[in-house]
Amino acid sequence: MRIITAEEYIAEWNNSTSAEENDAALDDAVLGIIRKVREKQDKALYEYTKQFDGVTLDDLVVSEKEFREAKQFTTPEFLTALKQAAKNIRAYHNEQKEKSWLVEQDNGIMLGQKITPIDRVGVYVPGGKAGYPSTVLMTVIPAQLAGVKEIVITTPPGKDGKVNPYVLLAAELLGIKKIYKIGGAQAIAALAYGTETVKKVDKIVGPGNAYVARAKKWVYGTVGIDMIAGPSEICIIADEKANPRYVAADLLSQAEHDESARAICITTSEQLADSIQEEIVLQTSRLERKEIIDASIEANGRIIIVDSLESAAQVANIIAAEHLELMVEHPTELLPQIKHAGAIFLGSYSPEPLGDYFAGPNHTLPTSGTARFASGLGVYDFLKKSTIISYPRQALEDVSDQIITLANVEGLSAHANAIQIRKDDQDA
Ligand code: HSO
Ligand code: ZN
Repeated sequence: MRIITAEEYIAEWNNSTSAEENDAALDDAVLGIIRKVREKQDKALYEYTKQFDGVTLDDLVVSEKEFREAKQFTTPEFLTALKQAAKNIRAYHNEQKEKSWLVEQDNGIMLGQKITPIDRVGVYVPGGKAGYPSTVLMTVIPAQLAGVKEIVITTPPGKDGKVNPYVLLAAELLGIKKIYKIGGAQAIAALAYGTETVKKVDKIVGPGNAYVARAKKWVYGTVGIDMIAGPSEICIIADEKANPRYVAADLLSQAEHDESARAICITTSEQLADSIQEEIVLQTSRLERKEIIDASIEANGRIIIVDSLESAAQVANIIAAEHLELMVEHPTELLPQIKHAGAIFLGSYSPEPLGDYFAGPNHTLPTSGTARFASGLGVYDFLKKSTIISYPRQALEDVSDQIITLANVEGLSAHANAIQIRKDDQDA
């Protein structure tokens, strides 16, 4: 893991335009898939599943039998942990609920906001090794708390035509019955436009690979999306008191997600930097996903040396990481200086996997610096607001002239007329 200065890192950061951002080949492929799904519907879905997932399916929907078969993978430990995680996630997200409101003024004017859940939501759950039951909990629970009535999941099948049994178990725990065996851009197109089998949804959420992310970008506008997820990231601010074994372990926990994951430590201590470097090598050698970790650490792993915690916070704000750990002696004192991060973890005993699985906050978080303007998935992503306006006759009369003035300035005489016609009635 390379040790560099803040200046070097910022220069590197400024030069790094995302390759995917300008990937015309990816766009062509994704747009081609979307077009074909719109034209040939289910037929296209079967064809793409054969081409990309290597399996010929009889049905695009997970059957009752498959739900039953998934049960053989249950252990009491898994079920207990899954239920407790679900409970914590529900309790946390319950605090995010928003209320409708209506305020009445003395003159009888009423203004308000009515909150309504989205009708239909489609959740994309990645497949294969990245088929995580935790992602089912993190996406479905906030949607349910928002009051979404119809939630469906789509996830790619394996070569045996089956989907990840743990994903099924998590879905079943939450009462989700409709699971499509469709992955990639074709799944996103099907959810956005509908096919014979797939009923179209209003919003698509959930993580996915580059094809899924790009397809979500293209269908945005036809449907809502949560965010465009990039590779996972962790940034750790560590002072000289931090435990290098913990820092290294947490960096690696995120590096194992993906070859293009980004694991960065910002520290005030050169000595700690050296120890972290040693620990990274030592711990990686014992980990199962060693190859992925080596690739991601080589490409994007950095230890940045800074002269103060204040500078550390500044660099962290530029990175605006998906996850930020403050492994410093007084994390709550540093917290006010942090402006941009998807999730913030305080102290040595709040490691990122605690948040990934269990504590309660969401693990679907803004990546690639988008924490500058975006937040993690929450109940609010499944709610929309209708504004409410109610004026009694006299209240409108009192402000008629002002509205007419504004309408005339815009040259919109029909607007002015809608006010004037009422005013005339009043004057008569
Ligand atoms: N850290 C991932 C979420 C996850 N981790 C799921 C384990 N399972 C989000 O960046
Ligand atoms: Zn993770």
